[in-house]
Amino acid sequence: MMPNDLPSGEHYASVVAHDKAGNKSSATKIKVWFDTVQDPKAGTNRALNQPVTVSSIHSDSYAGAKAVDGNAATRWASLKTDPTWIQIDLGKTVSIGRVILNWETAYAKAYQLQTSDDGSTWTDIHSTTTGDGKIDDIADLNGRGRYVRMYGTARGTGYGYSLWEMQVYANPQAPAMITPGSGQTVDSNDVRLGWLQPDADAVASYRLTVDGDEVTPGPAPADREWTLNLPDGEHTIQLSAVNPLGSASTPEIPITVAAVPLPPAWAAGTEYEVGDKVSYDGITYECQQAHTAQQGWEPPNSLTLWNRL
Ligand SMILES: [Ca+2]
Repeated sequence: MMPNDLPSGEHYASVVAHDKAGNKSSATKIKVWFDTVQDPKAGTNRALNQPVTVSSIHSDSYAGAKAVDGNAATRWASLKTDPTWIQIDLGKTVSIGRVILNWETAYAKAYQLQTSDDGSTWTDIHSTTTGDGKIDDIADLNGRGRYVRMYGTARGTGYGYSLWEMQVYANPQAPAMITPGSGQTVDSNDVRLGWLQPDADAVASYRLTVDGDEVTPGPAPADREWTLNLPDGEHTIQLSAVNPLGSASTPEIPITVAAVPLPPAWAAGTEYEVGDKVSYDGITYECQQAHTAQQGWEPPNSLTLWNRL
């Protein structure tokens, strides 16, 4: 018997000894618990210890909070009514990529997973009429909301509905690129990317592509900047956040940059002719009047001398 074959919760095992003559001992019955082992790649369970509301409880021992207490030996159980629901307040609106339902014997045969921003208007993100209990691991969700609800419409047994645990995992949103701006001309040897990341704790890795080719190794989950060295010319750069299950966020709108070597950096004491170009803080300026550069005349402070391109 392998524990992996059994759902989390209470089980009984019995041991009987046989002697060589075929005599059997009496059975020794032992009670064992199996807990759901947290998948280290699953990320943060957003439902853990969050506020729960349920349509009914079987008794005080089976409160809704028992389904999100992280303990696979405690459970919520409902009355024998349809429909029955359990909703979890995640505390803030997040994108929802995966829900795991760990059913006790009393499972739902037909139910919907729903999300809501206000706890009153609900959107279906998953529906089944063929549930068979045990563990329902629904990993291909594309939902968003502050509240998540299991709305059961048909029971699989003569009992009510009962969950050992209900877990909710987020998907990261797309990164928001700050720099460079699309269409910007940048130094091809030093293309510096900078971005913000909503739902940062749902990011397992980033997928960064240049002209469709993935950059490896790419940024780490904690990174918010990255430097590329690109050939001169126009390039399309795209960045998306990847969740622990390998699903990428909706890709960031691609940015197109014209990567060219920047002109020499501005330097005090240098003579510049009209039309000469200099680089200052990564921006290109064109000389408007022939002069010898001095501190205080550096771009962009001196508009009569330097025109920003
Ligand atoms: Ca529990």
